[in-house]
Amino acid sequence: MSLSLLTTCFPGLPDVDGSRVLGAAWVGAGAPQEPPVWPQQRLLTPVLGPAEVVQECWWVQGSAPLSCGEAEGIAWRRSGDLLFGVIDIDEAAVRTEPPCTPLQQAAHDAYARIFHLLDAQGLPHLWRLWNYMADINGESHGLERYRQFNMGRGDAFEAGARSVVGRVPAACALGLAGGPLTVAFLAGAAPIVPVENPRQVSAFLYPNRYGPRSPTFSRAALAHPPGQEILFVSGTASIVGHETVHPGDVRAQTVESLDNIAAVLGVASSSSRSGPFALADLGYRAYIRHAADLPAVREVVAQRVGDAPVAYVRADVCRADLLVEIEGQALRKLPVWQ
Ligand code: 3EB
Repeated sequence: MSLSLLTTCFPGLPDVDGSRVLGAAWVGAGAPQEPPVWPQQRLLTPVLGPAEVVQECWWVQGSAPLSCGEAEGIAWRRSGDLLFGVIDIDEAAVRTEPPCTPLQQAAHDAYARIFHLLDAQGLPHLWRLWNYMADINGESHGLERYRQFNMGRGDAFEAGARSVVGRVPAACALGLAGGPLTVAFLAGAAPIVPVENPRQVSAFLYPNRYGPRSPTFSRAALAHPPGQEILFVSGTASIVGHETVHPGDVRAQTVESLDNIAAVLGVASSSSRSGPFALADLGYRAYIRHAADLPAVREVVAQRVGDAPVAYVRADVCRADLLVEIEGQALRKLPVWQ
């Protein structure tokens, strides 16, 4: 059994047997299609290229039956030791009391329920998380909303007796124009190999000028389904040390983000079971704050990654001075003797 990722930039997944799909992401600004039978994270935001819709579909080969369920608002599907799930939480429906904010509570609830499901499923290890929320740079209750999210997420990791440093999953966290807090995840029985970036302070060690609680994610993670190696590179931005560099200069921010990814690939390569990773080996999603910046970002990215597939998506990055964030992944078969 192995895990595959099919990214199409057109509606429809012609070559995938729906009974083998663990879950998917759908990105687009228009009315989405009817939700499929598998868990799907829907992001209502413009895709800037190469088409108007992105579908990213995780599916498994083999004949083992899939199990699926709905638990505390999480839609999930599992095959062997791999599980994909999605949870959406509407902040307006969350009950909380000050000083906890609705977004902080929503983040806490989403993660607490994910941990509860994974405990029940006997799959302790989160590999990759995709987090999206409305108005990520907005301020309420005296705190930027992304920082509220970090408080709820970090509290849930601690309440679930999970480490908030060291071996934490790969992730991204972006803002959209509206919609619920939506969190998608891939989990497995085997732990990830976390990867940090020597050019950056680990996000889980950011100083508290970026918020009362540091974000809980690794710069990248190597995960090992049977016979495979998957590299997840987290959302990567123009941050050196812990500071934003090149504010206001989208081209320079894109170069810096790619330099950061290249540094992460260097470290990942030294822990890899499948051989070194180069920029051209991955598939990417690039999040762009201002749609008008697409040509500049695309030119820099294409120059560095060559023919590697890149989907460009309109989204807000989690610091107001960041204009672009890039994430990627690579899936490889391991030689049979590994
Ligand atoms: C950064 O390096 C940019 O909070 O889960 C990137 C990836 C970022 C994941 C998260 C945030 C997250 O701090 C922001």
